[in-house]
Amino acid sequence: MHDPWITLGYLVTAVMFILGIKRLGSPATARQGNQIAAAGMAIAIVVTLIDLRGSDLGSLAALALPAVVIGVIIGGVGARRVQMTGMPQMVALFNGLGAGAAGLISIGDFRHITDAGQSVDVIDAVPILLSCLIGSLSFAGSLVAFAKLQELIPTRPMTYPGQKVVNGGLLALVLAAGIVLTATGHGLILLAAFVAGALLLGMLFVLPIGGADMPVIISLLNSFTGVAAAVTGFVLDNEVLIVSGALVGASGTILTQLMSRAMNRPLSNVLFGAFGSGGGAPAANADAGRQARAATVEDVAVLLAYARRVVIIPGYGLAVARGQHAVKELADELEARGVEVEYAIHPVAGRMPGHMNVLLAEAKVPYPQLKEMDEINPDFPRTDVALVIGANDVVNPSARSDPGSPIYGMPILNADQAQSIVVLKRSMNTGFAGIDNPLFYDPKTVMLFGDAAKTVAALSAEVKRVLAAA
Ligand code: TAP
Repeated sequence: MHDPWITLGYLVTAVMFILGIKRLGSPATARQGNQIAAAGMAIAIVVTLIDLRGSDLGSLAALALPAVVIGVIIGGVGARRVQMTGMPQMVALFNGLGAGAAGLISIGDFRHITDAGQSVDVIDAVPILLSCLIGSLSFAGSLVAFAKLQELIPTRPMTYPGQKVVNGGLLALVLAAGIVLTATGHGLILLAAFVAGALLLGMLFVLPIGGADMPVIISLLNSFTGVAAAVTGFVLDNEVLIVSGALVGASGTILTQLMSRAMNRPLSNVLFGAFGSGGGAPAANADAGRQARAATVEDVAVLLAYARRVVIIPGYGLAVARGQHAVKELADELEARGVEVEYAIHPVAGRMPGHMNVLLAEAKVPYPQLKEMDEINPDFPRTDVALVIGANDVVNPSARSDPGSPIYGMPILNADQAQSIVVLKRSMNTGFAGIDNPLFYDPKTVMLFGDAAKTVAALSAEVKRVLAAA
């Protein structure tokens, strides 16, 4: 049992974590939520150190402080330098390290008991082995996810015949080793094999999943890491680790479900479906007797300058082009002339949850102008121009009308219901789902080809010129 003051300290920390997560729910309060949670973590560290006052604090500090300093420098510099498009791999790396730490603590605990000549009893063995298993799996899986997103290894789904049988067989072997370890309570070599098997399983689990599905997998692995941390909390008898691990586990699971639902794909399809070409290639059935209409910057500038209401639909291509600041400038230009401008945000636009919100917030787009899909969809029929910038799948009407389409049933932004549609992208190539988009051939649609950032900047200048001449 802890001293009541220590328990109270942990309780305060847990409440701060919960408040922090609650505040992360809205971009308006997210920064504050982060600060509250970070302060909670600082309190947790101090309380833990106070709790250890009976032990040899000097040698603990000698070990822990250099690690903390190195970690703070690498984490701080990395977080400051990372590009918006590199955020998913950064999260994968952080997540993997957390999972690895949980696993290492449990391996250390097992060794500690067996080195003292004792056997690990069942009550201790179960959390220790669970933490080793889930922590190692999540560590290795997160590193593979990182390598895919960083394009250190091919991002396409890597599959081979009999893959599920191999994975199932390996899982059975790892579980059998776990049962033997629980029953005997010792055996460092078997523990090493158990951990190696779990690491291999983590790698094999993530390799067959396409690069663009990685955010869903990272979120799932994040929930695994939370569970590993919570179980490690039982190993260490540390309440705050149990609570924070459970919070991470639960929030990761909820986010995974939300993303799968927003793509209308069961999680099993994400995990085992090897879905998505990653885009970038022409669609198989493109140009089947249809012609897309190309427009010039001048045509589109006139359309925008004389519109009453424009809805901007950002997608992955805007993030790649880093065109968010140019978009804000164009919107400012239009608003100054009395055009109503709003942004339609699809829950899985881009490649990670909240991608578009963060991107536009970086360009200081006022938060009330960002409208979620359900809120803005009824307003498309009274929209003069839907300006689709680097988005593709999230405005594909096949999701509503073509039962044979792989994205059939995925909720989309109803851009096709606007009075006119302008699509900014570089070519007729597909998006992540690798399928053609009938919106591009709609008689109300014009295509403006080019890099999103450059095209939007040219549009801004042209709108200014058109309106000055008017
Ligand atoms: P996509 O459907 O991937 O389309 C992006 C488009 O941007 C491409 O068609 C590409 O066309 C264009 N593009 C690329 N670079 C560009 C540049 N520099 N300038 C202008 N255009 C550029 O993106 P989306 O509509 O945002 O949909 C997201 C997709 O990702 C969905 O299928 C979703 O299910 C999937 N996904 C999302 C998430 C999350 S959580 N966001 C997670 C997993 C999967 P060109 O090559 O012709 O330029």
